[in-house]
Amino acid sequence: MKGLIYKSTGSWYLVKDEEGTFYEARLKGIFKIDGITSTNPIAVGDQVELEFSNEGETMIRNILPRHNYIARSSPHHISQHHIIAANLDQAILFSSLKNPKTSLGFIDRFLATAEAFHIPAVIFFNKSDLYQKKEMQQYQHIEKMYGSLGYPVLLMSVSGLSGIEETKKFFENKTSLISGNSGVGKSSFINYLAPGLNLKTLEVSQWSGKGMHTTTFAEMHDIQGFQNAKIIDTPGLREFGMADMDKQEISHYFPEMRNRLQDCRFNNCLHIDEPGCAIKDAVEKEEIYMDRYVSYLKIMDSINKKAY
Ligand SMILES: Nc1nc2c(ncn2[C@@H]2O[C@H](COP(=O)(O)OP(=O)(O)OP(=O)(O)O)[C@@H](O)[C@H]2O)c(=O)[nH]1
Ligand SMILES: [Mg+2]
Ligand SMILES: [Zn+2]
Repeated sequence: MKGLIYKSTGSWYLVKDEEGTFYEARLKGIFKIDGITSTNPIAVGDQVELEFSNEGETMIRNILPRHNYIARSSPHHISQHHIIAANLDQAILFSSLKNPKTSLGFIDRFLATAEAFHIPAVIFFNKSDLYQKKEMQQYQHIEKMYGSLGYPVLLMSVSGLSGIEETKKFFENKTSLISGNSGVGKSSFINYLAPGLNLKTLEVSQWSGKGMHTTTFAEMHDIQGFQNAKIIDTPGLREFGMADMDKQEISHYFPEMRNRLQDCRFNNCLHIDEPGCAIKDAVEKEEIYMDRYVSYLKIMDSINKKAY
């Protein structure tokens, strides 16, 4: 019988079979799908084959081919990657400009990763009720910047009940990953869309300025009231480490660089200090945002460090 992984704790998995029944299942024996590079062989969103033992246990005996997946570097083993989720239609980056502030570096590493895995990305900015003039100006800049690159950007306040209606059109007939820093309101947002779920969120009085990592495991939820909408809530991240990537490939994951690469003098240009670089040229002419170029350089620098 086939099943779909709704939750993975590392030791057991919540799986839904084709009839809609949920099981707690374990892996049968040891199996690895991509050698030793992944810290988790099976992730939320994976389709698997189930087997029922005589003792009444549910076992996962095989994983079916993935349409896609998205991974980041494992915080514990820098050379390994951690699969966040599989078989996605889109990745939603939940962010905020206050309590906590999501950095542009975080956003750009997330977006580049989504590009690398060919998963469409959307950016939601939450907690607009807390934004003052300064944050609103930042938001205008950010919206224009990412909008010009083709990423939808939305502003909302889950607790202030504003801007949320506009998000609803993103979810119909899709499996959506929601990722972002801890404390930006991911679980609060999903609770708003599907109040029956009652996901754990942080008490407002407990806010310490730092994310508290209230959600501890990625979990997929069927969102009632929508046509076939699945949303994956994930634990908040402090950093978004990019899965092992080559220096040469990073510029391909920046759409505004990707379409200029053929104009660089050298075809192995890394766009750092080479002469005749079309990317640096475009930054100087303000055709590429400086903020994005800075993120690019930081990613390149982090790859340097990994090599030594
Ligand atoms: N001011 C304000 N607070 C919000 C808003 N949305 C959520 N919060 C609060 O932010 C805090 C964190 O919300 P959570 O939903 O637990 O955040 P999360 O992103 O799921 O966090 P992790 O599970 O740790 O990754 C809670 O106290 C929420 O009540 C908002 O729009 N405005
Ligand atoms: Mg949460
Ligand atoms: Zn170049």
